[in-house]
This record gives sequence, structure tokens and C-alpha cells, in this order.
Amino acid sequence: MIRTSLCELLGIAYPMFQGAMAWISDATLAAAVSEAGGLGIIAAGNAAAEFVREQIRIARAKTNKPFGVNVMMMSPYAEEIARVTAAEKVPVVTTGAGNPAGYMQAWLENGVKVIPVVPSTGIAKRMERVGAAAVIAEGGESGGHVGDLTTMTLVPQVCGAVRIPVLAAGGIADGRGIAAAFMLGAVGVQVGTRFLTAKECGVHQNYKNKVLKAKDIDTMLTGKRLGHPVRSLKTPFSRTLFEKEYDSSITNEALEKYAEGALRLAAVEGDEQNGCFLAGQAAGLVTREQTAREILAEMFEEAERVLQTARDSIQYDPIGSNS
Ligand code: TUI
Repeated sequence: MIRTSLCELLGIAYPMFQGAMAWISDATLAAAVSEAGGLGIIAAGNAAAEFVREQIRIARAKTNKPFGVNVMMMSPYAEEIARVTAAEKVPVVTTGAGNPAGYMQAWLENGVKVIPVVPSTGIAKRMERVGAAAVIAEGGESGGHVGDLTTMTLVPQVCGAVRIPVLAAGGIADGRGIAAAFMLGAVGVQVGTRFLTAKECGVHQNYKNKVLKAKDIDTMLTGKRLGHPVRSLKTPFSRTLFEKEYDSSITNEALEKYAEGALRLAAVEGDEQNGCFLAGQAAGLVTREQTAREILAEMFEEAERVLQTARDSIQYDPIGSNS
């Protein structure tokens, strides 16, 4: 069984986080992943602090294993949620879409391990300096708000830039992705898109069906004009938003207004016309609904096979350095 320093650091069986998904990864999914041996993560997204506190308590009722809460820094409630997660002493906080430095002291004083998502080496180093326990290097293959670099280029550069453990995220949805992440220097992975079709994931069935149907080229980026590019499935909504971004007669405020509420419409209502279905490029690798336990076991079994095959083929490669 694959174990790494991340398992010891957090007390988990598999070195995998379930990526936070706003409106989607609640206490039920997070507890299922944690019970199965990964680290489940409750997404705070744009939710109010009291909702997040309730989710933390539900997760605690469902599992004694460690879990995490993701604080989305662009949320108007980020500060309150930071206070709640510190007061509740959640085992792990991950952060995304901004700089969490202002809240680090409160978390660290309460024994919370803080593991920020970083899109660059500069931000990774800054997070190490302010006390992050590890960082998640997330490439632009992932769903939702993305940085510029790919997982393939970002992960080794972040591994070279910091001494704390590095997890890889973006484009990882099977055992081959896990094996590749280890080759790049990561000691763990964060997986979002594959958990969209987990049996314990409460997202609308239309959302699951769209992910199951998606092929390699079925995601796109919107929001570049607003300074926060977002990857989602190609739908009438995302194509229209993309066109509006190129229309200079439309103001930024009008664009924001158009996009407002679209995540909820997709996740909760399954609205295929007006919803924004966030998903990563690895959606093309997601072909069936499984329990969280099945997903973790299958991905790590495959990773072990892939790592073994790679080792064997290198050993017998006549031009390889081992021959
Ligand atoms: O945060 C994500 N993915 C997200 S957040 C989200 S909710 C949302 N909805 C609509 C528009 C925007 C967001 C959906 N998906 N991934 C982690 C991530 N963090 N990607 C990039 C970053 C990031 C960017 C800048 C992290 C730090 C950062 O720092 C900037 C600074 O000022 O230091």
C-alpha cells in the first residue's frame, strides 16, 4: 500500500485529499472520503459562517477521522469562516483563490494545519514562510478557479522551491495521475472532478450525467476578462459568457451579474441552460459512479501497478541508465 509522509502528518491512510467543490462537497461527501481513508474536505465557498459551523458538526458526528474545511478567500465571509474554523479547531484548513496570510496566526494558535492551494512558486514560498504545513500545487487542468501553469510544470517547480510537503492537483482522476504526481516530487494528490460522481456526492444527477458524458475537450475557460479564469463544462451558459467577455459594450459589472448564482443553478437545480458546471479536464477519465471507498481503493491499486510497471520497464530498457 502506498503511504507517504503526508499520511503520518495528518493521520490518514491514503495520501489523497478530496478537492473542495463549492455548493457540492458538504459534510456527507467529506465524511465518506475521510471514513474511506482519504482527507474529505467541506467547501465553504460563498456560504455563511453558521452554515459552515453546522457542516463541521455534522462531519464530526459522521466520522472520528480527520477532515478539512476549504476557505475560499474571495468569499465575503472568509474572515468569519476563518474564525469559525479556528474556534472549532478543525484538523485541516485548505485555502483557495487568494492569500490566507492574515488568518494564519488564528489557525496556528488553535492547532489547525493550514494547507493552501498555490498557483506559483512565489506564493508557495510565501505560504511556507507564514507557517503552512504543506501546499497544494494546482495546475490549470483543474475545475473552477485556475492559475496559469500546468500541473506537469508547476508541481516540480514548487517541489524545488519549498521544503514542506507538496500535493499535486489538476488533471488527476486515476492511478496513472497519482503515479505521475509522485514522479514530479509530490507526496500526495488532491482530486476533485472524480468525486463529482461519487455515490455519496449530493450534486444534482444532471451534473453527474454531464461529467460521465464529458470527453477530453469538453471543458473551457471563462472569466479571464474579470481576472479570475474559471474552468467549467462547455454548456450554453459558458459559451454565452465567453462571447459576452469579448463584447466591449458589456460592462464587467454586467458580466459578474450574468455569472452570479450559476454555480448553485448547476449543483442544486441541475439547470443545463443557465448553470455553470465546474469540472476539470480529467472529466474525460470519469466514466462511472462509485462509492468514495471504491474510488480511493481503485485509484491507489492502479497507481501501485503503474509504478511497478514503470520500474520494470526502466530496468529492462536497453538504452536506459540501469542496463
Ligand atoms: O480556488 C480554487 N478553485 C475554485 S474557487 C471557486 S469559487 C469561485 N467562483 C467563481 C469565481 C471564482 C471562484 C471555484 N473554484 N482553486 C484554488 C486556487 N487558488 N487556484 C488558484 C488559486 C490562488 C490564486 C491566487 C491561490 C492563491 C492566490 O494568491 C494570490 C495572492 O494574492 O497571493
